[in-house]
Amino acid sequence: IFLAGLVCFSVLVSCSKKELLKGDLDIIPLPAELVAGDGHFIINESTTISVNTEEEQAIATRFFEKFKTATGWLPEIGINKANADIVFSADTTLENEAYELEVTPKNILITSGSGAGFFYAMETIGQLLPTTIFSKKEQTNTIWGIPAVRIADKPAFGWRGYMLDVSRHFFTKEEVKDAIDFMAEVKLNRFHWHLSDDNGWRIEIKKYPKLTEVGAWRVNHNDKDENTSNWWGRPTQQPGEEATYGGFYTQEDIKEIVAYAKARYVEIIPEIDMPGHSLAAIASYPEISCSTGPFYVGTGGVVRNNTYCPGKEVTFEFVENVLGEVMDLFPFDYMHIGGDECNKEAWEVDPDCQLRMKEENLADTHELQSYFVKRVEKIVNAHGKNMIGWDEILEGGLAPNATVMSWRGEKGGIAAARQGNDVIMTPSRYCYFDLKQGDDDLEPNLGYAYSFLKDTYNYKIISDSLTTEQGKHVLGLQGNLWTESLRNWSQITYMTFPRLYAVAENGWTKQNDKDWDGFTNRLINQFKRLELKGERYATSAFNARI
Ligand code: TNX
Repeated sequence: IFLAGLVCFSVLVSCSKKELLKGDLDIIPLPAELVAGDGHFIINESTTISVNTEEEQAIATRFFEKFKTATGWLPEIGINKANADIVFSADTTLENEAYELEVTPKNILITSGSGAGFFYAMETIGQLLPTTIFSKKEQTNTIWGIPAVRIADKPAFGWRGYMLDVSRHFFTKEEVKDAIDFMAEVKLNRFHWHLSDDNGWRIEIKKYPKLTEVGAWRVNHNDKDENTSNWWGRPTQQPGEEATYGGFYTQEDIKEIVAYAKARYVEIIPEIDMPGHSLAAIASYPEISCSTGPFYVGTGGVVRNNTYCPGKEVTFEFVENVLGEVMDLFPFDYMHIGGDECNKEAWEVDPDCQLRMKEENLADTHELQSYFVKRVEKIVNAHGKNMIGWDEILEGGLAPNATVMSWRGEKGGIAAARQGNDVIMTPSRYCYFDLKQGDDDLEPNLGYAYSFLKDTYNYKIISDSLTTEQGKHVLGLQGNLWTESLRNWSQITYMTFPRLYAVAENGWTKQNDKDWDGFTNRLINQFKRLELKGERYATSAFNARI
């Protein structure tokens, strides 16, 4: 009995004994400077935090609220709190987004000159903590240790983006917020929201209600498409989908998401794709097309007559009104107008287009597209915004102030930078998350070509062929996820991870400090966090033989 009692007692003691768990220095993206110290700082419910402003208070509060499920507590956070353990200190000499972090066994000092910098310092702390801080269950037995370290950090590029196509498949408000969260955790700061395409219009426009009454819904009878599958041979409407498929965001939803992103230092760039990729728009308002229709919201990918008509004034009136509402909803300085893959067959025969070309002295339909894009740029600039377009907007003459997103390789970006225009690099071979990341036998049947993690990681954002001056026009890079064959969120995260981490480190870390082996080691903790969060990811990325 005595022995049994002893066993029971020791079991009880070991059960109630809290275990010290210490995180490590495996941070993604790799900080600019990092020096390890001795010991660790323990964070618990009696830790106190001093901030300078309400903005910083919101950053700290949100950080601890996120981890409350695992910790079970919230610390005390106050403005100018005396004798605090964690102190936010303002230093306006630091660049935007830069921060310094000093962790000792006694306290933590965070220095920055910007909200983004303080936010990123906290995200770094999130990765210095034991990964179980991301657990969805309370970790009552854990003592949370943060390793002592000195970090001085700032990004290499100002534009570190992720694009999500919500037209080919619709993703809910909560899913979009999840994307903003996983971006912010690795210091990505630009969310490019592809809100319209042939297969669905996804944003409420008050002046044109049919865009969402008609354009947000597709009916699955493939016979209505000129061609039922896209160029890599798959329909967008996936087997087993609802006969009528779709969805859209109200303007209230958009405002909510913009505010959510702002609090995480993510700016949103809306894209309304035009003049091509516009079947959903012209199915709603055929008068802006070159024929009378009827058009149907696409269930496939390639439809030849899917364009706005640049010969008609009503088209420009529509563009001005629609973009006006869109730009009023999104506070960031940029509006993306697409401009990619515009099929010009209808323009070749349309009398209004022919007349326009004659009047404007345009040699061919490439110049007509350029005419269209330049007029749209004036509308965008008049609203005080910069216009972005895919690299096709170079054809027929680039609009004077346009920023070019280079996707068909690097050529378009290089040409635009040489002309003195800003560019964002998203070459498909390195930056397209809808491509497969591993060998066929390791992949679910989702992607079509290949874009391997190592290539994404090693991709050189500023081409050697640019001079230093020209290179300054390269604002950064972006990972793009097109969703023709992705219909649920676990497929989205599978295609996104781990390549998102390669984009994040490529955009943040100085190019000479990038280190593939170090990166793959640091990924192990990221995978643990994803597992704890319940987000699916691809391990095939590591096994690529091709
Ligand atoms: C080309 S990238 C497109 C998209 C497709 C993608 C598929 C670009 C500007 N246009 O419409 O979804 O290929 O990878």
